[in-house]
Amino acid sequence: MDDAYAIQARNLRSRVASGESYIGPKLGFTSKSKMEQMGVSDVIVGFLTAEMKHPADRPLSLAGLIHPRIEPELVFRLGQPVELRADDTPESLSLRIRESVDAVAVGMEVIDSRYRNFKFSLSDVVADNTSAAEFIVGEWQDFPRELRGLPVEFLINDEPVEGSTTDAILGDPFIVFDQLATMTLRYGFELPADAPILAGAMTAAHWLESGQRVETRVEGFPALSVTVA
Ligand code: OOG
Ligand code: MG
Repeated sequence: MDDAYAIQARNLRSRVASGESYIGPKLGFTSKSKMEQMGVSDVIVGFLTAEMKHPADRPLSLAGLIHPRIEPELVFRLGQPVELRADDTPESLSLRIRESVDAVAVGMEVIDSRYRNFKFSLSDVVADNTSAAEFIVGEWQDFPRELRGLPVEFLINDEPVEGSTTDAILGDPFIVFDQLATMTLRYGFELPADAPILAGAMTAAHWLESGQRVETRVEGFPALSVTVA
């Protein structure tokens, strides 16, 4: 796993060297539905670059993707940077991350994998930047706010294909801060101001196909939808 995160960091450095900019981390496998779909059982972290952010009002292009899937997420935003301190514990760091979050939104992540049919081990997928390809963020809402137990609907072409609640994320989306703190202490992810933090999919992912309209509804949030070119 250490090698896998070192490979991921090296791939980030080479993308930055070719002009992309790191903006924040993403978590994966924070829900049972994703763990079961992919046959793994541990939370993983990957990186997001500014170039991976896709505006919801533009059709998604499948060009350059291999065999993409899409999944519904929550996204937190850091209002201020979080710097690691020498005496940080997972508890102290988790608290500072949580206190630095100033907004939350519904999101969707487009995942894609260099491994055929997404068949990988946990270290394979970490080295492949946790299948991160693109992501979409809905309208930011004030944070803190209650995030437990909110119904979630994931629709393709206006048909509900998955249903869930926000508790799919680790039983309570706030536990994301604990997981991110633990992983940051271990692997040194950076947490700059305005960082989006993808909390992990709340349902299984679905294949993305041209012409689709994909929508995520989370109670209490504006719906988020995107079309596929
Ligand atoms: C890995 C990415 C997992 C999530 O939200 O659980 C992930 C994959 O499923 O290929 O992003
Ligand atoms: Mg995801």
